[in-house]
Amino acid sequence: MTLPIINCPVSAGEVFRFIKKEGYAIIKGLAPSNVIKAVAGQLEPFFGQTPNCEGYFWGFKTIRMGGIITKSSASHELITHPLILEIVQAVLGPYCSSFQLNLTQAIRIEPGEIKQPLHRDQEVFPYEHPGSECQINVMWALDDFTKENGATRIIPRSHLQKLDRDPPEDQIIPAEMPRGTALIYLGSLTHSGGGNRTTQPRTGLAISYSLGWLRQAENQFLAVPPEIARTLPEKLTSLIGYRIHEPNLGWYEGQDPKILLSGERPVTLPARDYIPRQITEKLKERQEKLLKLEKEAA
Ligand SMILES: O=C(O)CCC(=O)C(=O)O
Ligand SMILES: [Fe+2]
Repeated sequence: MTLPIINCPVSAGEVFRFIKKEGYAIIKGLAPSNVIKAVAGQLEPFFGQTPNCEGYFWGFKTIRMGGIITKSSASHELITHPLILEIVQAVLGPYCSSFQLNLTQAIRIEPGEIKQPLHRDQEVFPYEHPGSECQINVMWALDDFTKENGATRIIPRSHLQKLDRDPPEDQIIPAEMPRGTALIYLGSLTHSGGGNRTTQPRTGLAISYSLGWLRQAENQFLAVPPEIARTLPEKLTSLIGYRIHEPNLGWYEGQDPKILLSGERPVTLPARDYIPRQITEKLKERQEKLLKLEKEAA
């Protein structure tokens, strides 16, 4: 069986409806081929220098590299792709005041690598399943993905089922897709990297997004410290986490951390509330009442 591929143009709403039902969507034609080529070209020298992974989950004949924002300027266009962000907002928006970048990871499955164990990406969070979605991933194919070279294997609709790490083989479908295509899948979808039985590597770029109040898998502030973030557009820096998440999460000295991108590092600042307006109004009313009572009692 092969999975259906959605062609552009397509609306975020259509993709969202498909993802809700199936747990994934494959979209072709989202990124211009020169962008994909530029990303692959910028990452190549790093692949040449990065040793293989060392782990039964991450593999032994696989190379993974993080910090993609600093390694590839061309990747910024993929990370902040408007249609992708609209889809992410539809999935995660109802559960957070803003979503964030969870990780950036280039994954090269080399010849001879075996299938990765089946998993859900959001297993890293001690979360009840089924629960609200907390993560959504995009795998950008930087090579053609085929069954033979290690295309990501997914179990359609498994986001609605109990996790089964040894399901019948016929339930697991390789997401075969041409270079430049994006496989989008929920953090609750059971999947894994495939084995590579060819003589050529399979390279993909995984970009994932999560609820703005969760810990990020890749420590974004170490991957992109303020002195680098300062040079990047706000659309990207707020995804990285240089933004407050209401109410009062992720602050620096009680302020929106984006102040660190101004070039200075102030250390004496007034702490401010970052809470939704309706709550501010309620708190104000309550505190004013209290103040009045205290004055009357004095
Ligand atoms: O490389 C792939 O196709 C998927 C990898 C994956 O699912 C993971 O590392 O979590
Ligand atoms: Fe995964």
